[in-house]
Amino acid sequence: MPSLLAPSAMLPSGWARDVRIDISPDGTITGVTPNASTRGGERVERVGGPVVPGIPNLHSHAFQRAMAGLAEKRRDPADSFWTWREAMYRVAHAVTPDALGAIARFLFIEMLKAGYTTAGEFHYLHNDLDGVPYADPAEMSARLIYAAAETGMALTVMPVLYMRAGFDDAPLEPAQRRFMADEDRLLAILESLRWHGRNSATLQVGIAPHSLRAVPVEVVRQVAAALPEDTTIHIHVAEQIREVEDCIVATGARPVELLMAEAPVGPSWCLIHATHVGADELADIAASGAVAGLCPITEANLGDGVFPLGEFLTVGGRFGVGSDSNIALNPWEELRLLEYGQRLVHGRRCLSMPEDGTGSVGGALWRAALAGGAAALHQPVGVIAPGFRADLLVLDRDRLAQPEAEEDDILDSAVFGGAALPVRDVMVAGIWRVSGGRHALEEPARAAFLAALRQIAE
Ligand code: NGQ
Ligand code: ZN
Repeated sequence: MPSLLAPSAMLPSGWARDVRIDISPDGTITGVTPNASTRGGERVERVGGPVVPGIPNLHSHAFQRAMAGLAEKRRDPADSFWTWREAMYRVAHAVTPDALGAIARFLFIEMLKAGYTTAGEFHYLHNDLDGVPYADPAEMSARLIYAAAETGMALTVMPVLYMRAGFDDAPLEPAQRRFMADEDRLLAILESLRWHGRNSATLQVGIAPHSLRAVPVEVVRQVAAALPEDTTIHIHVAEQIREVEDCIVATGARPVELLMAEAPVGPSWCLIHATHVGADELADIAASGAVAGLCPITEANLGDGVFPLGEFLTVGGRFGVGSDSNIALNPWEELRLLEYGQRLVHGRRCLSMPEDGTGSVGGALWRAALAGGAAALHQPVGVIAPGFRADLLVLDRDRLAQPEAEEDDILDSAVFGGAALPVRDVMVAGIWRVSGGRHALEEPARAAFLAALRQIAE
């Protein structure tokens, strides 16, 4: 495998020029040499732009890509997260295993083209359209594994526990029948996934209690205790004010408070949408080492609220980003909106860093989301250094707000410029998956995706 020669690259020590990156046949970086000269005869592949690590997408529900753009009509003056959820449930009940495979293939290509190189799938469509388990309990989740393998996306798949309709212990609604998975069902899915994933070098498996609404906190604790301590565990935690209120009524505590008190939350956990939190809760999340999973585009789309990022970073918290409902696939835009939400709330600028921090906001956001995303998905990525996987983006200077930018000005241009995706080529585990903005499978994947959409619409 030839080494890469990048005109510039973002290394742990900072930006460097003329960087040679050596990669082993299994896709691991084995050497990084700044200021490299190429002697004659050496096989190097010159890349056409600045190189940065590909970014993990720590939270996605692939099937929701099928409804992107279709839930933007007001049907009722009281439209909210909860009415959106009813529309989402209708889509959830029309997605067959084949349709899920087609949606995920197209979605993973869109993600790769945007710069995401690992997807975290928080997956809860387990049962068939009648709510009966498939003969293979991992029938649906396996489609995500196969779609990832075909498109070259690295994947952390997290089958979801889902047991009740709300904090009052109400049984699942008919519209939730495909989601039902108690502890036994979850273990059966995990067992089957190990078989489906046996050939996937870039696959990790975790678990996801859907939320404290859907899983009693005692069950979250028991399931976590039964699995190895470093198991990847994600949970939706405090997205909507109403769920915070319901949690207080049912338990006397706020959801983050309750989770931190009752479950063994640690560095292998990721709290998705910890949107509504107080200072003590923020400090507890940061102290636990858990990653805050932020999905600014979806959180804006659903009217969730604004996570207090500056306060969290000041107490040492870590975060990553996710595309969640897949209404838009663009990590640059996620980070831009994350920062802009802070500016709109506080009436100040340049806020996504600890209180005493200074420097490039685009650079700080990209680095933080790399580290937080890699930790949350348990993947050896996010750094251009020996031992890490070669998940790399070659940026397209013609698409940067400042085409001649250098160092972190490149990331500020890419995050805040915003007209077009600034990504040209994408490598995952040493293999080019996007070249010149195109993925080899995009045409057939698009045709199959459109066919799935038509079938769902019927
Ligand atoms: C989900 N989405 O699991 O797809 C949720 C909606 C729920 C977000 N939380 C369903 N953004 O929370 O009950
Ligand atoms: Zn979600």
